[in-house]
Order: sequence, then C-alpha cells, then structure tokens
Amino acid sequence: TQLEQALRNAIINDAVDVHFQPIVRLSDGAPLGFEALARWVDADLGFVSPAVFVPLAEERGFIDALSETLLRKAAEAALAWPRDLFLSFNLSSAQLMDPGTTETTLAALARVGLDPHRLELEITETAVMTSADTAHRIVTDLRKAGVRISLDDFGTGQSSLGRLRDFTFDKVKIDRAFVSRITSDRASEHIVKAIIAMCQGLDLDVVAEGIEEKADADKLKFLGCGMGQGYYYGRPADSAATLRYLQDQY
Ligand code: G
Ligand code: G
Ligand code: MN
Ligand code: NA
Repeated sequence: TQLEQALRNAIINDAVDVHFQPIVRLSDGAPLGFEALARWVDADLGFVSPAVFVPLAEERGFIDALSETLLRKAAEAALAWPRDLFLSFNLSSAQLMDPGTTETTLAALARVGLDPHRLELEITETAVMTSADTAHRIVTDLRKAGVRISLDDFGTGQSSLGRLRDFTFDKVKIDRAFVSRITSDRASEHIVKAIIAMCQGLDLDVVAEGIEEKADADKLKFLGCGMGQGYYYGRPADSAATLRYLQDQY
C-alpha cells in the first residue's frame, strides 16, 4: 500500500521522529524522566499517528527496523539530559514475541552509549499475555542488564492482577481512562486508589497517565501516587524543546 511504502521510505530516510513527554514527581512537579513517542509527518499523507503506523509495521514485519531507529534517536537525545533522568520507551507486542528483542535493544543502547540503567521499557498486559514464555524471558534478561520494565495502560487489559504476580515489573502506569475521571466519578477514584495501594504493597512505582487538570494532580497526590504524566505537566515535545524545558527546571 501507499502508506506502507511511505513508512518504509521514512525509516530508510530517517524521517520518523521522536518526541518526549515528561514524567514528573507529583510532590513537586520535578521531571524524573521522559516517555519517547514516535512522530511522523509525511509530505503527502500529513500527520500519521503511531497508533496507525506502529501496528502497520508490526503486521508487515518491519517493526524491528522502525523500533531500532526510534530507540537510537531517543537514546541519543537522552544523552543530553541530566544523568539521573530516565528514558521510557514503548515496546510493541510483536517485539515481545521475538526472542531477538533483548539483543537488539541492548545493542542499540551500546551503539549510542546510553547506560541500560537509564532505560525503561513500557509493555502492555495484552502483549505479555499473547506470548507469555518469550515475553517472560525478554523481561528477565533485560532486567538483569539493568533495564527497568513498566506495565503500560494498566487496568485496561485482561488478567491484570495475575500478570503482576507472575512477572517482575518495576513500575505500573495507570491508564488515563481511569485518571481522567477521578474527580468526577467515584468508581474511577476507588479503582485508582486501590491500584496505588496495591503497588505500594508490591513495592512497585506507580505513574498516573493523562493528568490534564490541577484537580487531577491534587487528588492523585492525596491518594499517595508518586509520579504523574499528562498535558498538565507537559505535552510531548521534540528534543530541542525538551532541552529548553529542562533548562527552565534548574
Ligand atoms: O502519542 P500517541 O497518543 O499518539 O501514541 C499513540 C500510541 O502509539 C500509544 O499507544 C503509544 O504507546 C504508541 N507509540 C508511540 N510511540 C511508540 C513507539 O516508539 N513504539 C511503540 N511500539 N509504540 C509507540
Ligand atoms: O499507550 P500509551 O500510554 O503509551 O500512549 C500514550 C499516549 O497518550 C500518547 O499518544 C500521548 O500523546 C497521549 N497523552 C499523553 N498525555 C495525555 C493527556 O494528558 N491527555 C490525553 N488525552 N492524552 C495524553
Ligand atoms: Mn506508553
Ligand atoms: Na499508557
């Protein structure tokens, strides 16, 4: 298809970009790291969402090439940040079914010179379920190398609690479907409260995604949530704007 060909060309020509969104400490709003988010604007097709082109690359078998480019760009940008800030990078479900992912990920970091301890990989419950044994191996091996693992979009997949028991994660990201409604919907508030308490018990870090309003941030702080992410704290921005944002912080 035209879209597939355009995407293949964009990868070859290094035209797929990465933006960064801050993940902050809720107590004072200080940035702790950034999530890398793929961005692509094609000359003919215009803006294409990663929600479209990542699944396309998975389906057509070139997610490795795409992800390798994105991780390299993201890691290069992270080298310019203060050393205590982490880079959070999304792994797609196809990558969690591919035993080669551990090697390609660590090789990309080594090439750029980013310490694996600065990398977090976001994976989803659904991805972990579809190929549990391979995913388990990848997660175990990457954690041994110092990479941390976040469970993304928590609460929206299936069998979430079982995953937390069987897998070793470092962090849970509460899906914005719950976060966006915590001040208006009692059920969402109770669910978020329970996830935070559970994470404390399991010694997991917890991030609330999709914080858009001060009232959301205040409620999450009150509930004891450690970290947050969302438009209220910062929209995804390119690497130059991210450096300017960091300069304004210190
Ligand atoms: O930032 P945005 O809302 O447009 O992202 C849409 C979806 O694309 C999200 O689910 C996000 O996790 C995913 N996504 C964004 N960047 C990447 C990436 O670099 N790799 C993978 N696998 N998914 C990404
Ligand atoms: O699936 P994942 O959680 O990786 O997707 C993250 C997506 O959420 C990104 O596409 C990002 O652009 C989007 N996002 C980040 N912060 C907010 C927010 O505060 N509100 C909304 N609606 N979307 C957000
Ligand atoms: Mn994510
Ligand atoms: Na998410």
